Amino acid sequence: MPANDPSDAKQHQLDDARVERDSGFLTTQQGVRVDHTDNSLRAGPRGPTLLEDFHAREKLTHFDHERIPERVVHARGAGAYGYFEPYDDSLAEYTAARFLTEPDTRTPVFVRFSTVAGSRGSADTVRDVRGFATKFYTAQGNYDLVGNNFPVFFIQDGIKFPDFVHAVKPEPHNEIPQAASAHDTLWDFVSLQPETLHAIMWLMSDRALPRSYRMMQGFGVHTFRLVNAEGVGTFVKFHWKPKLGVHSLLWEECQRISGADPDFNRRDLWNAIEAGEFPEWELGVQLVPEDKEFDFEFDLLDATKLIPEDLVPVRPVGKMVLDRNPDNFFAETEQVAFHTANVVPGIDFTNDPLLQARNFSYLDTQLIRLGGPNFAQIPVNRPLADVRNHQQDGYGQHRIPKGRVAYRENTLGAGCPALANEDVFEHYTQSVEGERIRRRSDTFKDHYTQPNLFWQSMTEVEGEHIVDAFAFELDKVESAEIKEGVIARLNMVDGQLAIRVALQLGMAPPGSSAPAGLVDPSSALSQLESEDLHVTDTIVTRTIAVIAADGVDVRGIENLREALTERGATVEILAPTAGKLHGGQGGSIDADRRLQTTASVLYDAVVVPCGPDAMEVLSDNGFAIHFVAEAYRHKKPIGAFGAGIKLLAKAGITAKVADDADVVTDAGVITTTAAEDTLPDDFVTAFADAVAHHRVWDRDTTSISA
Ligand code: HDE
Repeated sequence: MPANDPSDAKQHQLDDARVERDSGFLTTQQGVRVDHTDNSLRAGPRGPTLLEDFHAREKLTHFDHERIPERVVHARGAGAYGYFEPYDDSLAEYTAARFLTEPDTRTPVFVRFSTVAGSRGSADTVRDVRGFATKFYTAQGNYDLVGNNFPVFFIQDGIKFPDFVHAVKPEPHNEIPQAASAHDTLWDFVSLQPETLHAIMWLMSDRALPRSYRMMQGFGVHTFRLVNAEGVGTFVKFHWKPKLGVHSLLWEECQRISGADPDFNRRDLWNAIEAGEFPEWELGVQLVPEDKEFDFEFDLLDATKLIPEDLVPVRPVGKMVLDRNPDNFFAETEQVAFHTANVVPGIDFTNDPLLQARNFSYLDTQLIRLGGPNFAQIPVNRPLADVRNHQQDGYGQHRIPKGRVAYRENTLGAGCPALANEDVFEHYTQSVEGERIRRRSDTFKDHYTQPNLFWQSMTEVEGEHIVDAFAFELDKVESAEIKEGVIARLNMVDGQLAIRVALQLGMAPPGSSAPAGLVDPSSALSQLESEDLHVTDTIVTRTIAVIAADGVDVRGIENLREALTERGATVEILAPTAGKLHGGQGGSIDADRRLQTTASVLYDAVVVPCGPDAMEVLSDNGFAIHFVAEAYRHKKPIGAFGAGIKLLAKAGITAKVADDADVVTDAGVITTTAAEDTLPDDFVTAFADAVAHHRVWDRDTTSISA
């Protein structure tokens, strides 16, 4: 750890606010100890409750006021603390922001990931954009990078945000559907607003179904500006790349997980951090010199456009690690208040009309959500940098400003606090001129080229998923006119895309279509093609289910578990009953969970171990058969050894399997007849390799119903 570690300082701030609830005595809010909190004070055991029971009244009153308004968007989220460290000082040429340029400084961070449309209690695995908001507690003040896991947004001008959000949120007359874009109002909006199309392509893609928050890219979306010590500006786009790569769930899995574990992504983040497997991202920047502003075929100020990495490569800047879960969800994750206008010297805005609106909206929303102007004093929001000014009073003032002077200029306070003359935030100097008009720039008008770029850049599998997603969503739309409108828009993006979606919906394919291949594809956009994103050399934190029953091969499971956990995976033994399982050849092993309590969709891969007696039980167990069939259908790696191979046929798996101790791999099914201590290393290696690749995309599963 570097000598200069502000993480400790942030930790002290948070410690000061902590209350230990697992020691000490129960008291009222006034610190008066109480010896009972289960019976209210009453006139006789069957009489009325007395008003003078201040403890009961206080307890109920506080309870009645527990709720604050949830965020109007991004209501559901999960957060964690960590730190950011730049790799070197090479950005000093471009920015005066020291947290980006001083390699020996660890800047503490708090990150909140979120879905957008759903309420606070909605499921994690919905089709949605994910928020990726980072608060850097820098020595120069708080900097918030309030981004998403898509690089583009649905609209170009912030004045349209309420319209867009009203369209995607549950419909106002019956508040249906929760956290889902598959309904008429959203698609009505999309069919009429082609500026949405690029972000809609991302929304229909696998990016909207992250396997884990730890496996998502993050983007600042807007073009921001870096400003160096001389006041020279450079346009910048921010990128977060996850060390574990970008990986997604299947849509069918998402729907099932919403029931089996609505907290899937939240739990995954929490568990990984508790297990010491700290998620890590690389911060990268795309830099564009000011004099190159107009060198692109799109406008840098248009948030529905990305800068293709083939035009401007992403330059790595530093890394962020999340290494601590919050102590209290409400106090920290719920009360954290991000704001795009929280900038520090060296980072500034551009005239992106979406960003300009955000700079108004975030402060405004915190005032209602957190009940007044002092929310920056809440521990999770407090800067590490000194805060000293003449602002005063308001709800929730927790500080005690001293002295009689709360204004400038003053002599009574010796003119203090003094105006700073170094390390100050100076707004970037830009000449601005123009007529007062309500009009969007003509340079914002092309709504089709970049959706086409995205579509062209997908692999076949990714493209199929996009077509299926459009078909799913539009199938839920009741109005034929809206569906036709969307197909007509898709036709402007790519003719084949429109035809494929229309055919699935039984609609007439559109006639003449947009020319295919408007632009060259960009492999950086495909999570299966980009080398940076398609990380396939690790199984760290993957969850692997082992299906067992009494009579199972205990030694075989132990050997396998040891080998897989050594590689960083989590192995769980599932059985028809909880508790101890007796081995067929002696020994015993504990089942972690009942098969009935969990579901195949919650795991990345499955192994069926040897044990003839166990197989007798499992072959008649619908949960076990369904579990394996579903994993197969979802293209997950499946391993089976010894008698365990028998269960595969029961599950309808037609892959070639081993008939001797040699390891056979077919369509991601890895088998060997060996067991116990003879389980070959090759089996574990082949299985781990398949898990590292996540899915077996070329496996044909059309006939498997699970
Ligand atoms: Fe937000 N957005 N937003 N947004 N946004 C909010 O702020 C808003 C936009 C984003 O974990 C709200 O504190 C407007 C783009 C994230 O707490 C609100 C516009 C991007 C989060 C708000 C946008 C985002 C928010 C709701 C269009 C990606 C969650 C509660 C001009 C770059 C932060 C709150 C967290 C939250 C307004 C567009 C990301 C209402 C007006 C583009 C990650 O202020």
